[in-house]
Amino acid sequence: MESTITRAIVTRYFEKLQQHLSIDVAIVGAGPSGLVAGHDLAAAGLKVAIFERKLAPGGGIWGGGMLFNEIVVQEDALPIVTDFDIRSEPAGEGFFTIDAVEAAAALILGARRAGAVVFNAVSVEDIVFREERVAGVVIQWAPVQQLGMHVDPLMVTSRAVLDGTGHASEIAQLVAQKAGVKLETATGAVMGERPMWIERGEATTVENTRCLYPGFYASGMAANNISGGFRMGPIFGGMFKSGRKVARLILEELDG
Ligand code: 48H
Repeated sequence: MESTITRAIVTRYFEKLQQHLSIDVAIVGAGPSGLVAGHDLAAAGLKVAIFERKLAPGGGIWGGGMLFNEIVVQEDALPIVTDFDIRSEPAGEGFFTIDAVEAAAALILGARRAGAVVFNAVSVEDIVFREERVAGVVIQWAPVQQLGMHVDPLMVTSRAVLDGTGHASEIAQLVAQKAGVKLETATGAVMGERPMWIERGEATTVENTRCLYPGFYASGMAANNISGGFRMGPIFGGMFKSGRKVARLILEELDG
């Protein structure tokens, strides 16, 4: 019995991993924007893997604002909220509240059920770079990275890579610094986050969601920070809309 259970887990896990060593889209970070993008891309029939460093996907949703586990969305993001079967309550002036735990759980389940596979506790530590194009991700167990163990990583190739790593914009930093190329930003580099200005931050999160280099896209807080946008606090409509926008852009490129 003991070996049957072990064999079942090992067999299924490695089947899943083996089926995702060469994929259409590698998404780094299972925050709200990465999960919405993963859902939309997988629902459109693409082979999608989401690599998440933490044990629990969901990114910054769980803690709401300052650990008060409610998030806010604005009316124009409600169609996405409804797509994931998330319940919301009006909060006045076109804003709605959502239980943060329900939002995180529904986004994770929605992305998974649409066909996106989540590899949790896996960190992306580098990119694959070929023929002037971002061509995949270099992965490592997050605990191995955190312990500073000297262990070589493994590689997953993809037709597109999405940086959904939030504030740190980790993958864009690698593209700009390690590959030494110019990104599609005003300076060609990662410009960095500006202070709080909710309306501007929400708008620029969506505007700044784009292809930044051949094969390389960013969504959510990463997209906004890469292009020097303002932050917006615990309002998530911009993150949801950014995830949906980047999925459309990637689909246009890969299907076209
Ligand atoms: C694997 C990684 C790596 C890596 C990071 O921060 P997130 O929730 O992402 P977004 O952009 O979808 O949402 C941002 C939102 O949560 C937020 O922070 C807001 C609205 N802030 C406003 C404000 O004013 O502060 O999730 C990113 C995920 C996390 O789960 C990380 O663990 C993960 O990416 N991650 N996973 N490899 N190299 N880097």
